[in-house]
Amino acid sequence: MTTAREERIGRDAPAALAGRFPRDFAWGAATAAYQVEGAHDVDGRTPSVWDTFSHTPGRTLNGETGDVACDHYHRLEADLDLMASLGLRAYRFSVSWPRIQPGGSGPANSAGLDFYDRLVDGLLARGIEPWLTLYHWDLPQPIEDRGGWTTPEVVDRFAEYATIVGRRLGDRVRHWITLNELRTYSQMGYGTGRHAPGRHGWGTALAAAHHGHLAHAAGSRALREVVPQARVGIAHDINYPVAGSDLSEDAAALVRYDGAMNRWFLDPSFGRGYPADLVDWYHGIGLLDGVDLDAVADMPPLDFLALNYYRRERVVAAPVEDDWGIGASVREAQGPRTAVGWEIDPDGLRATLVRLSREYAPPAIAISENGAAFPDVVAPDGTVDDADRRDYFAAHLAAAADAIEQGVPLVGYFAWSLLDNFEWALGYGTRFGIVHVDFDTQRRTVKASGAWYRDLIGAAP
Ligand code: IFM
Repeated sequence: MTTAREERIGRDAPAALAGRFPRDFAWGAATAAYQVEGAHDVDGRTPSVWDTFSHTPGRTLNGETGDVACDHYHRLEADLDLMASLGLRAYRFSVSWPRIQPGGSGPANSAGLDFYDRLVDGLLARGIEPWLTLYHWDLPQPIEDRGGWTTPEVVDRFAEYATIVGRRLGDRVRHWITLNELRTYSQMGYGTGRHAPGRHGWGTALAAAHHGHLAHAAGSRALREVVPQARVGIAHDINYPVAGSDLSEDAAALVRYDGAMNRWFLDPSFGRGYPADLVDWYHGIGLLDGVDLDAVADMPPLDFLALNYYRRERVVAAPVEDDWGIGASVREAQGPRTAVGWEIDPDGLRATLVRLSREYAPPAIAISENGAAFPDVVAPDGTVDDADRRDYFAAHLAAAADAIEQGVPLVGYFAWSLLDNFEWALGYGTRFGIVHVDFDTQRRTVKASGAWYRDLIGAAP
């Protein structure tokens, strides 16, 4: 007997599934600079917070670093050919800020810009549209040394950096994402300390998030100044939180959790300021003193919202002293989960897209990340039959198609990730790629999920 899940995947075999998406849909895959580039000290690049953090004992699994990663910096042409062989129509990458401004401010390092010039030209020559992320967590260390995201200085620095990159690449890059996952890097980098730069304290995390909002605004304006035709968005990680039980305290925890994790980031991005219920909560626990909350009211409009979606989250009430200060935590997954314990919920993607569309009405939405880590097994013949990852993509794309049919203006989908790569504090053992990377030899092997995705794109209108 086939399960409902198998039936769903069967129904959505490549041609049928691809036919549910619009003609000009951006079929893509994504990476981020520090996770793939390597070449950490080449052509003038200096350390970012992630170089410093990963080189500090005990911070990452097995002390792994992004020094070499996928060595993408040196293997650019071959990786571009790989993307073309997968039929990608779009590629989302991030620019490494410390390659562009090694000191964190001032004039551009032309060798760093040259790399992205070659990348963009190489994409366009292969008919692949570049989607550029300005910031995916690799803050130049000199900026962090002066306070990093917790200080207003970073806002001006980011606008300056956006101007430099815009001037150099704006004639060829149309889609720009300012920040990747402001929630994750402010909360984990400055709150729980599990990510770089490893700082602690919920007030610190809120300050980092605040300057992130302001940097997004300043960076968007700076970019539009030098690239008037730019389409500018921000990538937020919005998952699908549900109450962990029928208890009223869990329902209340869910509202706070959604406020702290999602609305605290979405509302300002859409010019609504911070959500009042959370402002009250944070004031009640002695946070936000001295923060000019009104400063986030003046936000430039988004051309598109970029959504990173991965999982369902079962939220329950918790002691306020726990990590986030909001009296809520996420229970262990109860259904199917990935190698990192994330609960798989494709319909949560549909529900999230519909929610974002109805509550915020962005002109367009792109799924800028979606994917799963599984314990891949390399067969003796070198192949990787990652059926679980293929099923994950198939089910989530079917859910995305359902959302389009419900009126969501979805314009693109970027599989996370093109390559197995440096998964931050989890190092290299956690693999998200549609292409397997042997980190000893740097050999790339397209996994079954990658072949499936290639067939899907090939069948797309
Ligand atoms: O690898 C990360 C990425 O850098 C940001 N979004 C989530 C991915 C998987 O954890």
